[in-house]
Amino acid sequence: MLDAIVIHVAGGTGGHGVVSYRREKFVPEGGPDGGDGGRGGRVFLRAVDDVYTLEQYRSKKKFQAGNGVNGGPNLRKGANGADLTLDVPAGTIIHDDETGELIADLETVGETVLVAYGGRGGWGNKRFATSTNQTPSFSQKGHEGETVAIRLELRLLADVGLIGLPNAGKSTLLANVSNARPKIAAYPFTTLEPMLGVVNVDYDRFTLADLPGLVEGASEGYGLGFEFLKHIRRCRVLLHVIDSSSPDPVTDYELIETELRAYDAKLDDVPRVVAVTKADLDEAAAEVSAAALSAHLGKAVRIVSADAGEGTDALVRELFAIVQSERARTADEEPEEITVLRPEPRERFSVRPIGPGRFAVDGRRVVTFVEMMDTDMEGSQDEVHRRLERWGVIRALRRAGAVDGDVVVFGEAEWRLEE
Ligand SMILES: Nc1nc2c(ncn2[C@@H]2O[C@H](COP(=O)(O)OP(=O)(O)OP(=O)(O)O)[C@@H](O)[C@H]2O)c(=O)[nH]1
Ligand SMILES: [Mg+2]
Repeated sequence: MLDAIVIHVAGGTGGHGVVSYRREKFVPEGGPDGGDGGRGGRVFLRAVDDVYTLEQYRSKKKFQAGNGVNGGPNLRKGANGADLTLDVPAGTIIHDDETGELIADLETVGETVLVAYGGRGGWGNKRFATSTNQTPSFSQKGHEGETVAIRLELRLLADVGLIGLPNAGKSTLLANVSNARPKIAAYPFTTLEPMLGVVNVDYDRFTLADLPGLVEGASEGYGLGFEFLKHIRRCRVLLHVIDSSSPDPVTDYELIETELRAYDAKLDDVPRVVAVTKADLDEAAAEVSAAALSAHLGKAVRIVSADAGEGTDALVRELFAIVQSERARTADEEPEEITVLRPEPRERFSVRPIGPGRFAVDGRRVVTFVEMMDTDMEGSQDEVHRRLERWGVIRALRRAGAVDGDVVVFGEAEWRLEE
């Protein structure tokens, strides 16, 4: 039921820029007209409502967007690579698997997040033309797209979620009203993982999720509950189950509600149904419990016995009525279409010594630029030098102690510092 999967996504590689010269009749030496390569495609994740599990990512785990097309003569720009959009169920949480950083929490259908950038397209030689070098004979290679390992984690989505203290009788209730067969036992913490059941009502149905019991401090990580609190946020309605044989049902109730509020104040807005159960043990005691709670809450509290199947039909009908009105309400809400873009990668760079006569430069823009330069092409070294000078990289290298002849590493590329 709980789902977590790591997949690898990669943006497409950028297309190469090309070297080309204008050919016109009677003009022997035309100017440069090599076009730029197209950008590599990007990878997006989108929340949809017709996929319920991460099953499709169990077999296939690597995804790459389309590559950019190379530029052409006559300043023709290569087409950008095709973007790739992967569908995930609403309720999917996405983390960077390496850093653990939260990338997005796709709660609403339509929400889309960019998870991997495509590589930049290389520049054609036309871009490098200047007054002093009017016919540059070099161009840039396309850059590789970003590769990211992301962890997808799915929150359970249910119409109704069962909440309550351990041993309150939640699983027994689930077993009585749904097709699910949860483990039931006379001790706390029997339920270790959420379990989903389907409840039939006439010709309709709704889902009921059994969740591990909550204890005091659950919102801070005590007991089993914390990991599962996030699932509670995905339920339309909450059924708060209270053991009628408890000496103080009002305190039991408040303990759970306090934890929920501490975890997420928005949970207060989720409709609740309150039921005292195990009424078969002592009917009079159950009446007293329900009356105390009812007075405390200012609303009706149901009395049921999951074991005897008493009061459960009426409870199921009440739940279903609320589920239906919640479904109608959320269907009316405009489907939100939010694109959460990841922050643009850093533009700054830094320089560090990595050994005798060796330095490394970090910083995406600078590193990418140098990596993309095809150093075999005539004049491209000068261009790298010119740009590094302009961006202040050479000054930073010298300040860090680099001297002529030292090797400078830019990602995959090596370059020699020379006057
Ligand atoms: N007599 C009686 N006993 C019940 C009833 N409901 C549950 N119980 C008993 O209460 C104990 C706990 O029931 P569970 O359904 O496992 O409780 P739970 O809330 O799921 O507990 P955790 O999973 O540990 O949080 C078991 O021994 C059940 O048989 C009921 O309606 N009547
Ligand atoms: Mg249980």
